[in-house]
Amino acid sequence: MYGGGNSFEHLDLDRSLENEDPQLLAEFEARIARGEKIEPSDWMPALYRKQLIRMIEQHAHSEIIGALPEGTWITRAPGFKRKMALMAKVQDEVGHAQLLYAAAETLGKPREKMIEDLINGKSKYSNIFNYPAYTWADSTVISWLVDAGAIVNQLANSKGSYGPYCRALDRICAEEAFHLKYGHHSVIHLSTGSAKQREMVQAALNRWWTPLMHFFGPPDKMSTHTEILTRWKVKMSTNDENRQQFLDMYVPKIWDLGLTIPDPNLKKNETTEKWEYTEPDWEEFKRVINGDGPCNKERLAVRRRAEERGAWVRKAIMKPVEKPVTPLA
Ligand code: FAQ
Repeated sequence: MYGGGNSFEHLDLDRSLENEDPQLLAEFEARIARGEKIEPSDWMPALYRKQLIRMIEQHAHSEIIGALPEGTWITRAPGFKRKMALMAKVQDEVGHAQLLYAAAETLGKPREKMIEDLINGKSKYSNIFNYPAYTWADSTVISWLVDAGAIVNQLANSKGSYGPYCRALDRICAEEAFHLKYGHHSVIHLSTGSAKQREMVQAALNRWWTPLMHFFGPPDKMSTHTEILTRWKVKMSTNDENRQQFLDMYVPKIWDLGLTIPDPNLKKNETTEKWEYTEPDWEEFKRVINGDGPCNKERLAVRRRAEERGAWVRKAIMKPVEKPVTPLA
């Protein structure tokens, strides 16, 4: 059972792999064990392809939807420098989606189909972008801590087995490192500012803490895909390992700023060296990732409108030239 409620499906690996040629499968797994990269034209089990498409596609969607909560703060960012920095960050996130859609396309799913599945609500994207950014402080907490969480996951996975995804992640991580610095700087500014600014940033942290704990995915014992994805080195660390690493790296930094974390049970167990925390509400997580979070409808409506508005551009670009223009003599 999942957090006292319904569970995610169990992936039956024996059944999923029963149609694969055992020799090809063994060779493929040996290559992965040797740390070789798998490239698009190489043989791969159907499940590897399917899992990669699912994960990279969800990641790409998360980047374009992820641009929305912060994007709404560009016009209201305090001061010209912050406006420029936030605008560059949001552009980067959209660029990450481009890289990731291109990586997923190498596995055979057309980009148009991926976008269609996103706007029809068939594909998932990160839980965290379905929450509202009410204040400027929300935007800074996203830039710092959501980017921090994303880096923990993506830096590990950039050492994974699928070449095009790893190369996209290398580039993405380099840019995310700037976002993290920008976000940290903005949060430092607020938390060392006036009483009102400290209050704002604390309130934002309180709002984002549960979604952040959810961000790394369900606990390992409940995860559907971790077993096969770690075996095939697509995921280089598990959901729980990433959550622990995030807590290790960022809880001390949050406390250093004089901010509190809205979990009275959060502490590091010195014997196990693991963080203990109140289990976040996993039923809320399930609702949010399945379309029933505070902003899911709004986020998808924005993407849908963007698709409709851009249709004429795509049509114009794709239209075959009827009569070639004669170059001037
Ligand atoms: N949100 O079996 P697992 C960013 C779903 S990028 C929504 O553990 P898996 C940059 C999962 O899909 C953020 N759904 O799944 C930025 C599965 O459902 P399915 C995105 C989630 O794949 C910053 C089910 O639960 N990063 O933030 C989530 O082994 C600031 C069972 O879960 C990536 O996508 C979730 N958080 O592990 C942009 C990184 N967690 O498909 C703008 C790549 C789980 O069976 C501003 N992805 N689910 O229907 C991954 O590393 C993995 O896919 C995980 C999930 C770790 C997200």
